[in-house]
Amino acid sequence: MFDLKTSLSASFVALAISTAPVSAETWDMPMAYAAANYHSATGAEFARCVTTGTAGELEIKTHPGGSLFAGAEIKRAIQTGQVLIGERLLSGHQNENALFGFDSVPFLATSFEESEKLWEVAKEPLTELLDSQNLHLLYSVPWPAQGLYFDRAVESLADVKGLKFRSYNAASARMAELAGMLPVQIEAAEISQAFATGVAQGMVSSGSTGYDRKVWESLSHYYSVDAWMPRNYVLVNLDAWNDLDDATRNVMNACSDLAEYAGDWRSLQYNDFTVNELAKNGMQTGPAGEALAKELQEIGEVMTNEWLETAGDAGKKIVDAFKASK
Ligand code: PCA
Repeated sequence: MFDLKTSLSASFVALAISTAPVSAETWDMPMAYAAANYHSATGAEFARCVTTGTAGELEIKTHPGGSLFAGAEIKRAIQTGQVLIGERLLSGHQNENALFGFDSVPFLATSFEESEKLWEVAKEPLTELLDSQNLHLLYSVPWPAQGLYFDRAVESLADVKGLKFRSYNAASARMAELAGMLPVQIEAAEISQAFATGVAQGMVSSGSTGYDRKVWESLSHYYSVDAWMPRNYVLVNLDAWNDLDDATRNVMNACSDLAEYAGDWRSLQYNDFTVNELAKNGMQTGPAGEALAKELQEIGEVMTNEWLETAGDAGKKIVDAFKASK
């Protein structure tokens, strides 16, 4: 006898089986910055996009705030397969290869438009370099232009001599040295504590990181000097990438395009919002005075020459192509 109930539930089971993932996999994705930051928000949407696009066959789970790996450890973790995907600020590895620091050359690309142009000419050599390190590049989103934060008003570098200056890559550390300060490398996730306890008294970073970490609780001044615009990069272990089927790779590529586009916009919007918030929370914000700006330009020239020397032909090619594109 025909039993509607049994027949219906049987077809539901059949449906469930036919759409169920053949071999569902989960990839943990470490990220170093605050969960509410736009890089992390973009990453979370990228992860959802892949999970939805593969019907759950590949689930990506983001772990923001350095909760799975601290920023400095993420690249190595992906290379060695401890995790298969993650986001990292590659200029933090400039000591390994100068090319990783192309986005932190002082006063080279200082607007979103310029950052985009610089990225266009640097993408290919950087992708090749990453490939040679068992890493596949998915997408990249810039930080807003970097400004200077201090616990005091600063008219010229004489006012910051001997100050402990929080750094996050080779360029930020070198800038501190040339300015007569003492660089201390500290992850973004740890800076509120570092400023509160006097481990650091200033830093170069974006309005967004100052806002994410409420630095107005310890610091008083933000000078928007537009030093450079470092980037975050979402990377996949190359072996794992090669093992994926074409359909999954297509979904990841499409989600990456979307993420890069959305991330670029958010970077721009978040910058205006966060610099306003610094002021609302009591910080003095504005451009650097003439004396400080001039000293920074001089430091920038020294650093640019140093970078060009270390980066050799590959570096020169990027800078020349960028200047020709302007
Ligand atoms: N925020 C990150 C990197 C650049 C930025 O704007 C940081 O301060 O660590």
